[in-house]
Amino acid sequence: MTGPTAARRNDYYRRLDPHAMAPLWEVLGDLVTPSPASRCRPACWRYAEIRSLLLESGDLISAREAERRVLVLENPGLRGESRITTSLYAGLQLILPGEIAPAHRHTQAALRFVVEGEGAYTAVDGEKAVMREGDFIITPSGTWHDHGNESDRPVVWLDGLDIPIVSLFDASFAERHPDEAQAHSRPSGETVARYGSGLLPLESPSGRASPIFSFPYAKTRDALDRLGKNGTADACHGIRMKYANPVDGGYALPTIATFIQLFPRGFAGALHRSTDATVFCVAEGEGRTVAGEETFAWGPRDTFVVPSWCPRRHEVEEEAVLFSFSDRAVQESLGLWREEREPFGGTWT
Ligand code: GTQ
Repeated sequence: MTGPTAARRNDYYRRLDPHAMAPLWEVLGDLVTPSPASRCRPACWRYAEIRSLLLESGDLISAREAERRVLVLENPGLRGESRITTSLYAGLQLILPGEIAPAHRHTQAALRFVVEGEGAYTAVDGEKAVMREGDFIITPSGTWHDHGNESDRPVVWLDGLDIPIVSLFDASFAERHPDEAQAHSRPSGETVARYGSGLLPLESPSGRASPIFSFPYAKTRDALDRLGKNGTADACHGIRMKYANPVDGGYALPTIATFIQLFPRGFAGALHRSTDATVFCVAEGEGRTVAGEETFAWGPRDTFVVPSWCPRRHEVEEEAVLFSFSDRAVQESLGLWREEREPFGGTWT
């Protein structure tokens, strides 16, 4: 707009400014959009293209000095903000043989999906979980955790954290443990015996997160295999399961929903969109995902992200398995989460 009215308005805006006030009508359309208008872009990180760069970090800095030796996966639409989506952080963490990533804790919750190697561990509140390819491990808000590599090969995993969510609320607290590695005070497997054997103690654990913090791939894969054989794949998602808190059946973490899905041979999924921008990491197999205008051809260990409300569909020739995570847990608990399947209707359902 130009002319006398614009000039009068601009003058008025200048006089509002020192009072730390601004006119809503200039920004309302950007604040309250008819449907999600994200800066998050579809993006894919092909492991074969980035692996050598990640390993190079091993020559430049130790796990001890770095505290966590991680390359952050920055969404191309959110560069410099350490986010893979508007609400979530992701990175690839490298730990070399014999190294320890020192014990600390923070209010941010974390998940790990093991991408390469075996024989590393994450210790959570004194109990060690071994890390093999495809294993999924959580370190809930406030739990002490350190990582170590007891093998003779590098180990790499995908980290997912709710850092942007905790930042939104300005609720970050963190501290280093006095010891580099916390005492491993509980025998491995104790938590599975207590919470993951179809039994539960009569008194529930106090936290919101799953007390089971390790979900080994061998067990997950076996379940998918059995479910894949009865032919009940969803038209959009194949056979998609959530990692669950055995105490309440909710998501394993209160802020991050995590999933595993199997596409049977020849699966060609229908289009779907949902308000939770989703990070996928390939556990097994090869395929393609169409995400809006982009098509990603993916293979084992690749990571890709599909933004909120961006139409997506998956297809494979041979069987494939994808791990994924999103903020759906938060959106559902706030009554915000929506999804739509092809054919897409309108913006308001
Ligand atoms: O392993 O505790 O990728 O604190 C970022 C922050 C990993 C971790 C990350 C962290 C960690």
